[in-house]
Amino acid sequence: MKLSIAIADTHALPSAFVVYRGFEECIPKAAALGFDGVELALKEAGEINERRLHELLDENGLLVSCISTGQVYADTGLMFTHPDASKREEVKKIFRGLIDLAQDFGKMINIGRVRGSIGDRDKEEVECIFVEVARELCTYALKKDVTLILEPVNRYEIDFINSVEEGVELMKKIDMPNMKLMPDVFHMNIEDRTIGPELSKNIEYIRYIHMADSNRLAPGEGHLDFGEVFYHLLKSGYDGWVSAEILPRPDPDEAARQTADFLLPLIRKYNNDIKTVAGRNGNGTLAQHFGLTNK
Ligand code: LER
Ligand code: MN
Repeated sequence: MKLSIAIADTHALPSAFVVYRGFEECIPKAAALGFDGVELALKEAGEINERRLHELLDENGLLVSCISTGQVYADTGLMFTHPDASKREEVKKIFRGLIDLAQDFGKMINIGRVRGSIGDRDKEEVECIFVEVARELCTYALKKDVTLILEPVNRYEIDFINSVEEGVELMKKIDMPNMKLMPDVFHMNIEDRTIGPELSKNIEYIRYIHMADSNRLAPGEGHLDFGEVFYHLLKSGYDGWVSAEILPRPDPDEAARQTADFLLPLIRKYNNDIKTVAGRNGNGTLAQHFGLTNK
C-alpha cells in the first residue's frame, strides 16, 4: 500500500479540492513528510509542464498516484451525461488528453462529479449515456494501459452513483477491464451500510481509495474507525494506493503532517504484514492488529 496526497498547481480554481497548491513548493514538502506520491487535480492536460513535473518528481522520489478531474466539471460544467451530445464530445476530448498524460503519470484517472447528475431526467436514460461514454473512453484508455476509476460521491454533492454498491452495479454494466472503483471513505460514511466490510466485499473492483475522516479533516481528526478499514483491507489483500483528500485545515502543512503522522505508521505495519496475513479470514488476532479497533 502506498500513500498519496491531493495537490493542484497555483493557478487551480479556488474550488479545487486539494491539500496542497503549487507543485514547485509542495512536491518537496510531501516527500519530506514521507508520502509516496501526489494525486494531481487537473482540468486539462495542457496545464502540465511535463518535463518540469518529471524533474520535480524524480528529484523528490515521488510518483503520481492518479489524475483527478473534479476541476473539469467545476470549471466547465461539462459532464459525461450532458444532455447535449456536442458537450459530451467536448468532455471526451478533454478526457482523451488526460488519458494520454496519464500514460506517463500514474496510469489512473478518476471520474467524480464529472459523471453528471440525473436531475429531472429518467435514471435509466442517464445511466445508458454514462455507460456508453465510459466504455468509449475505456476503449481508448485500454490501448494506453490507463484505468478509469469511478468514485461514488455522497447524495449532498450529486444524485447519481452515491454508494459503493451503486458503483459496482455500473462496473458490471460497463464491463471493461480498465474500469474500476475509487471509494472515498468520507462518502462511504454517509452512504454505505459499513465501510471495512463493504470495501472487502467489493475488493475485486477497487483500485484506489480516498482517505478522510468523518469531518473531512485528516484521518485521526474525526470519528471514523480506520482500524476497521485497514483490518478489512488487509484481510482482502488490498495492495494499492490510498490518498489523503481532505480539507486543508487548520492549514495545508498541518493537515498534511497530521495525515502522515496518523497513516504512515499504520501503512508501515500494513505493508509488513500483508504478505503473511492476507487471506486469513476470521482470525481473532487480526481484529486487534492495528491497535485501533476490536471489531
Ligand atoms: C472528489 O474526490 C470528492 O470526493 C468530492 O467530494 C469532491 O467534491
Ligand atoms: Mn474523494
